[in-house]
Amino acid sequence: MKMGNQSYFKVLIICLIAIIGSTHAQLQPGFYAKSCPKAEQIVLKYVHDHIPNAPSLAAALIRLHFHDCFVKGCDASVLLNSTQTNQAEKDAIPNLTLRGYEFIDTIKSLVEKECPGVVSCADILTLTARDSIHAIGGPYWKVPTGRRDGIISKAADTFTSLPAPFHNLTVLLTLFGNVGLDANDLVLLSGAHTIGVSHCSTISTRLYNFTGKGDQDPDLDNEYAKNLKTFKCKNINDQTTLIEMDPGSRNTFDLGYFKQVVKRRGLFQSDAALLKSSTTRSILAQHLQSNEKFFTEFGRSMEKMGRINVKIGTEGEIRKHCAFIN
Ligand code: HEM
Ligand SMILES: *[C@@H]1O[C@H](CO)[C@@H](O)[C@H](O)[C@H]1NC(C)=O
Ligand SMILES: *[C@@H]1O[C@H](CO)[C@@H](O)[C@H](O)[C@H]1NC(C)=O
Ligand SMILES: *[C@@H]1O[C@H](CO)[C@@H](O)[C@H](O)[C@H]1NC(C)=O
Ligand SMILES: CC(=O)N[C@H]1CO[C@H](CO)[C@@H](O)[C@@H]1O
Repeated sequence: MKMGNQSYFKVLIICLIAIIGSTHAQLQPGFYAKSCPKAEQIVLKYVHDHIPNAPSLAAALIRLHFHDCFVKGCDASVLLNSTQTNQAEKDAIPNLTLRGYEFIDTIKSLVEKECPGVVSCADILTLTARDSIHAIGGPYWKVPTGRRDGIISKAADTFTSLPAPFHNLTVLLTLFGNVGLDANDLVLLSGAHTIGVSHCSTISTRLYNFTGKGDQDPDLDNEYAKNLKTFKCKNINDQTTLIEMDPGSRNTFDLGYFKQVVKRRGLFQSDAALLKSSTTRSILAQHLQSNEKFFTEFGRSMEKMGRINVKIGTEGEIRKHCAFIN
């Protein structure tokens, strides 16, 4: 069938609208370049002014970003406070040990002062996590922006979406798979455990009562377990002592965690799980070869994680305060 000039014109217009529509409907570098040109700079400056004095916050912030993205997508749902009728993600058991909320709230208030109601908490959290890791000498990755904030946050969702320290490899791969991440991403992103701390209570059953018979997890290096029991986690009921996941370099983003894991010294069962298949073992071995390659690929996986089920266009909202929906 032959189309007249006018029909061609119509088709062209429709195509243009479709193209414009679709480019708006995805994350893009510098989404705020026109609407709030200083936004990314404000985040970066605050991070540079504060993270060097409090490097342990970098760990808290990247973990917050991870928890956000795995539950309902990267939409800052993790930042919402509970209300009288709703228990938010923040108040679920896995979140008891999350930190860094005030840091995000402060940056948000600075950005709001510059351009009220324009920049999402979801983007601020994503940018802050990236800049904080880079500020402690870790990798850098691209953060396209344009995420919008969710209006729903339910504690119960964390139990079905978030990996737990006692999960085995099958469950971990399923939970990562559910959000479009693969075995390679699982190994690489677990590499974030090269910084930060855990509570003794998170690993006390591995040390003291693995199968309910007063035993130790055989997957944990015996020498290391003895050391932890003698000097760190002295009894099964210790709720407060913190232990470094990469001893001696908790603020240095390096291959330390992978080295621990292959020595069977990863703190969680989910860390030990990475040794349970030839696929994940070979991914580990591969990344142990080069810090530079680890940084590049970690960044690639982070960028991927930052795209999980993002809300864009007219979905969600731009929150005024990260702890509350508008
Ligand atoms: C593979 C599944 C994962 C599990 C089961 C897991 C579990 C945990 C647990 C239980 C803690 C310590 C909580 C405590 O006792 O205080 C922790 C800490 C941490 N996780 Fe993960 N995690 C996983 C993946 C990730 C990912 C993907 C990232 C980031 C990309 C990450 C970053 C961190 C950091 C930085 C800390 C230390 C936090 C701090 O110092 O405050 N984790 N993780
Ligand atoms: C939100 O809840 C946290 C405790 O989870 C509390 O410390 C904080 O003050 C609350 N935020 C606001 C703005 O009320
Ligand atoms: C992993 O854990 C799940 C859930 O607890 C369980 O059903 C499954 O059998 C476990 N898989 C392996 C290989 O241990
Ligand atoms: C170890 O686990 C068993 C079975 O869950 C429990 O009955 C026992 O009280 C635990 N022991 C300690 C010291 O917590
Ligand atoms: C940091 C934070 O918000 N922690 C909360 C986790 O959940 C408990 C209740 O389960 C709250 O009391 C904490 O404030």
